[in-house]
Order: sequence, then C-alpha cells, then structure tokens
Amino acid sequence: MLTSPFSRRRFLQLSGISGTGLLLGGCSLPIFEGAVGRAFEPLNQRVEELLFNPQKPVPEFPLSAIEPDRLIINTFRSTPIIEPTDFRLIIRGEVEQPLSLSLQEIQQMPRTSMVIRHVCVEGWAAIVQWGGVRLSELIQRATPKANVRYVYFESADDYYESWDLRSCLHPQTLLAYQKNGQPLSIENGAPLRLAAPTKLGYKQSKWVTRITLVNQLLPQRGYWEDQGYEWFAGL
Ligand SMILES: Nc1nc2c(c(=O)[nH]1)N[C@H]1C(S)=C(S)[C@@H](COP(=O)(O)O)O[C@H]1N2
Ligand SMILES: [Mo]
Repeated sequence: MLTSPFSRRRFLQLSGISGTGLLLGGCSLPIFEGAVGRAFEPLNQRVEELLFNPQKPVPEFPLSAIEPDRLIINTFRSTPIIEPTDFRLIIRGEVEQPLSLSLQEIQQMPRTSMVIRHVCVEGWAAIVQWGGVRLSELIQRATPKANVRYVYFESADDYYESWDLRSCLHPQTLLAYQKNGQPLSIENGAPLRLAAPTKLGYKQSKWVTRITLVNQLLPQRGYWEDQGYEWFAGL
C-alpha cells in the first residue's frame, strides 16, 4: 500500500485528536461519574437511532439508464497504485472495536448495488451503477462510541474528507468496489471508494484506506472544503 510521509503526518494529526477524545472518555474522576453516565444516555440513543432506523432512500434509476461515458475521471493528485493483496481498510478513532479489514473480508460482507446520479460541482453528471458494502455495516462492526458525530476518510493520494455521521449511515452510502457491473478501475478509486446519491462528487473519496470516527471536526475538513467549498455538499 502506498503511504507517503505526508499522509503519515496527517495520520498523526488525526490520531492526536482522537487520542484527546479517548483520554477525556477514560476520565474516571469519581465526582463526574454519575453526571457523565446520565449525560451520555441520550447520545447513545442518538447513535442507535441512526444505526437502526434506516433513513429514506433516494430514488434510483434502472440499469438501462447508466451513462458509461459521462463519468469523467476527476483526480487532483497522482493516481496511487494499491496492491489488492496488501490492502487493509483501517477503521479507528471513537470506536469500541477498531478494525483492519482485507479486501476479501470486505467483499464477503453483503453487497449492495445501486444506480444513482453522480454530480460534480464542476458542471457535469453521470448515472452510474455502484456495487459495494454499506458504510453503515462497517461502522456498526466497529461499534461507534456514543459521542461520535463525524467521520474522516483518508485516501492513498493524500486526499481527505469529513462527513457527518448521519450521511455515513444512510443506506445508500457505499464503499464501492464495482462500477457499471465491472470491478472498479484504479482511475475510479480501486480498491475502495465512497459512493452516495446524497453528496456532491468531491465528497466521494477514491482510494479510501483509513476511516476515523471522531466527536469533533478538525480545522482540516476536506481537500476542497479547505479551499472554500461547502462542507455538507448535499444533493
Ligand atoms: N482520493 C480522491 N478522491 C476523489 C477525487 C480525488 O482527486 N482524489 N476527486 C473527487 C471528485 S471532484 C469527483 S467528481 C469524483 C470523481 O470520481 P471519478 O474520477 O471516479 O469519476 O471523485 C472525487 N473523489
Ligand atoms: Mo467533482
């Protein structure tokens, strides 16, 4: 797997912040215990509600509507080559069960297929079929702590994004490894990329290698967001 010094630095930044969260979470001054216990109850419910009450799906298109030539490769840094057998998807941060998953393990999980419109802020769109695993399934496996509110995605090309937890748990938010019925190509983000009908194209990170659940956003919010683009970027 490709890891540049730059992405290692970002890794340290992210783990620094979630480390602070862990430290506070582990604070066991007896004077706080009762109050903290009560205060956390509604937050637990909030995460569970997001996990178990599926949000409304976005209407999809028939397979015949796919526009194979309209999805423009849009890559702003160099295209990273990831060796599929070495690949690990890391899920960490504010979770009870950090994960390191191989591609095979991910592909053995239930697969979801959807035909949706991809919309790039630069003025083009394409109807695409994506196949992959629901991000909500992966997040559930990692067992998020009650205080989780945001999710960071780090890519092998040093691209980075942050999303709100609710959008991550939407049933049509996938980590895709298939496009238009074929294995995902390297240019389109293989081995794993985000795909969702609820967000603009720049939120949909290609070559995702690390997912970090956090309780607050860092000053860095995303590759384009940090240059002035909107953070929520909903469709
Ligand atoms: N890692 C990474 N992810 C990325 C990008 C990128 O440059 N690097 N470009 C984004 C933009 S602006 C769009 S529109 C889509 C394009 O996806 P495609 O190249 O598969 O068409 O990927 C998004 N995800
Ligand atoms: Mo885009």
